[in-house]
Amino acid sequence: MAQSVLTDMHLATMAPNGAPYGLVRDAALAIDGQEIAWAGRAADLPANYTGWPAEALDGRLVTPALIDCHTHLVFGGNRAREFELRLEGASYEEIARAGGGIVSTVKATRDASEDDLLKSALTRLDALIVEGVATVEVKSGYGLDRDTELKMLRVARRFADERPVRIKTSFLGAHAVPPDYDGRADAYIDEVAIPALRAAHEAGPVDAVDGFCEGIAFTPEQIARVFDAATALGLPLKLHAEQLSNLGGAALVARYGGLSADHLEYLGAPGIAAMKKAGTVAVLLPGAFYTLRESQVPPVEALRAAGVPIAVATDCNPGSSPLASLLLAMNMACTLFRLTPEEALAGATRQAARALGLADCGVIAAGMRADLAVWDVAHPAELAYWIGFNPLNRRYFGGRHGRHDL
Ligand code: DI6
Ligand code: FE
Repeated sequence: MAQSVLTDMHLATMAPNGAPYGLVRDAALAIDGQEIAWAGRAADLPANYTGWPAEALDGRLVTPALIDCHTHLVFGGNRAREFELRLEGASYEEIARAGGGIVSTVKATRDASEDDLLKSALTRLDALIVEGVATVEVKSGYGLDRDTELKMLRVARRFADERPVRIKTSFLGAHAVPPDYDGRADAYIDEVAIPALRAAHEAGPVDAVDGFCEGIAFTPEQIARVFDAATALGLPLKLHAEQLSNLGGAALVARYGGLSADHLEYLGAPGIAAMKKAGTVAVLLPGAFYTLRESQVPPVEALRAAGVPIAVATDCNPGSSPLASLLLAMNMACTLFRLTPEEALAGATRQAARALGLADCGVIAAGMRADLAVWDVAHPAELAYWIGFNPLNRRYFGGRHGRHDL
């Protein structure tokens, strides 16, 4: 296993060490195989690492590699036509109710071959990787029948064979009611979503189970039935909650001890209290807020005051967030939601790891995976500050690097 020491750089460890960003100036970092063996001030580097091959990073900034903890990267077609319709005045909900929206992507995804889905999704995955992303969560949810849900999850798992990236899959069978079950959401949950979940778990691995709790999707009672089935299989939970209205989805997923509640524009005080109690992460998705021209901002100040961990993700999907830049999501989280740049970076590293139930990445510390991003910036605030500019110099994935790895 390769051993090396990185020198001549500054670390934003994102570990709570008392300094903003967990900053360590004039740092060194020892990599042993896939892991960080040591990280700290260069002056304190223990003698046993000084003989290891050293790489000087010319004063650059090193952060944990980024983690995109909420994406729908796998889908057929795109919805540029719907974008045009919205610009002509139609709302996202009107389009969905008229058979467009998610359902049109379902048709395209059912019709696409596994190889075609992989090919189109890799272009979006590559856009994330060149920004220093090393871990990506990918949801199913555009199949809405057993075979297509399984097909989507297989495509997502193939990413890790095709690229140096770690994939966490979420089963999202309860994403929308397909046309063949129109007006029969309960039957869809019982006859399709839950049996497909069991089949996906068997074909596995499925890392988490997600749902869309909303007027245009599923009620809390329907989601609870999916959660009961997931819990029986021992799978962790996530939920699209309080995106367009407040149905109490955040409190529901928190009651099940879920990993995260995502979107949250319409979240209220009871949901915040329930999330705090359960340790459920608030995943903010400013790309969807922006695309839908939403005006209700998630209650960031109240989440912060309650001490609920806040993550930031792209929600990359063809309808509400055709966004394949986590750096831009971080910028939007600051400008639109008033996160601090430090919260935005924590949201795409430490808190994103937590939203995925991962304890071995998201901060720089001994024993963590050597998933690192090296940036041509002087200060970590620049990562959320620049718009449409990518200052990545290189990325390390499990201790191995290449310039952009592609
Ligand atoms: N909320 C979203 O923003 C996406 N899914 C969800 O549950 C939208 C998915 C789409 O419009 O295709
Ligand atoms: Fe989503």
